Amino acid sequence: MKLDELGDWRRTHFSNQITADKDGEPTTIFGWVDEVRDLGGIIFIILKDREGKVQITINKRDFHKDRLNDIRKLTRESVIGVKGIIKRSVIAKSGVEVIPTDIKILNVAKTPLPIDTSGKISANLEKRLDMRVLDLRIKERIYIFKIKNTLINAIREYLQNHGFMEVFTPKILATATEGGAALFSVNYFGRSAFLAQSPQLYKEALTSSFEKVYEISQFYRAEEFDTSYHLNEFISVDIEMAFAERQDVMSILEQLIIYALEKVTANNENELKFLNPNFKIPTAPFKILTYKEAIEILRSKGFDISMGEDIPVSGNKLIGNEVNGPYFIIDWPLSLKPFYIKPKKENPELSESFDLNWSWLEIASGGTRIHIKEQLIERLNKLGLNPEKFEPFLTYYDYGMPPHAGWGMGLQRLLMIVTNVNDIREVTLFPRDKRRLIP
Ligand code: AMO
Repeated sequence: MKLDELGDWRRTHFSNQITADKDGEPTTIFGWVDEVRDLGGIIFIILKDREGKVQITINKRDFHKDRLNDIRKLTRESVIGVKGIIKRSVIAKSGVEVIPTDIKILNVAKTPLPIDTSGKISANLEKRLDMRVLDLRIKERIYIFKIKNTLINAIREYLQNHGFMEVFTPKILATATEGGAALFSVNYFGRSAFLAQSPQLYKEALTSSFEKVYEISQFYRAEEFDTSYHLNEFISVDIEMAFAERQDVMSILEQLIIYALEKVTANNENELKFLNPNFKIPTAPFKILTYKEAIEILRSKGFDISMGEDIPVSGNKLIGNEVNGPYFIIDWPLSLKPFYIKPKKENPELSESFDLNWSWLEIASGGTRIHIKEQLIERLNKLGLNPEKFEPFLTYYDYGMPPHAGWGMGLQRLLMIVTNVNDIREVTLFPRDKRRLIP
């Protein structure tokens, strides 16, 4: 089939802007063929774009005869442009249709499609991810990423409105930021380097000049997880704030989540109604449990766990069933937290830390940091980490590091809750997990 050039055609409307009140107005629309139905005297094309679908009604008698054959043969997912007139319609589902004066065939999709894009037959997630770009033409997927787009914008807006400066810290590092072993190594001109696990040491250092900073970025963890909520490349929203303690940044986290979710319910009413009709914005203040209280709740339910142990997801599930919506767990044993978290003054076995969980899922974690060099070195040594490796950072602590606090939130984890999906890959465009490096 001979393909047309785009030429000087430009879009005037998205499908959702084709409304009955524009009856009689000219339009140019572009999109993908969802369906072609040849009913004798009339050919219907359902055209879909990012915003939805619109019916194109071709009256064979009035249309270019030499184009009809090609149009009739258009396959699903072929790319077309339509110039025509918007017409109020009593028959079309949406109450409106486009009567074309001209159609451009810009690309023809091969058949059969590797996955069904009509939404009727659902392929398994792995197969869909193999064909992710096609998969992303299915309405539900676009809905998820529209909500993600609103979330990111709202988070940025909130932090900007509250005096935080956006920063971009390096992703290629000489040392670990979290102190653990789970690092991807990179050959950096013959030297060994690592992919950043978090912006931790940089965001802390930046509080000594910019005071309030945030970063939204991908980070890398080489852990061999095989769960529905871990990725090896994930998106983290991080903040760090000078002259603040745990309760200040917990309150920012709480307010930011409420603000962002209000934006989602306002801007993505349709999407949310479809994906998660029962979703409710949580109200402040979020419930706060101490680690000790959390363990006591678990034990009272017959859950086998001792003080000092990390709480597994199965434990979070039990607590999550008790609490409606998000809840903080504070005062974790110091031994379960990274070296930069401040011990509690009145009980140094515990820490000035918190996690934010929602249902069974950990969404964020953070706390008050150590800002005194000697204390930081002591903690590194205790954890068997070599302070010399951290020297470039430790030097900053010699020249006026302010008291500070912050947190990191997994953007995809929050999105999983909002969109009600049970696999983090669903809310990630091109996920990277233990098995997947393409597409
Ligand atoms: P943490 O390691 O708890 O803390 O990470 C913070 C939040 O990031 C999300 N997250 C992940 N999401 C998907 N896949 C992963 N592999 C993954 N790892 C973490 C979680 C988690 O709560 N520097 C500290 C934060 C801070 O104290 O500021 C940190 O990285 O939602």
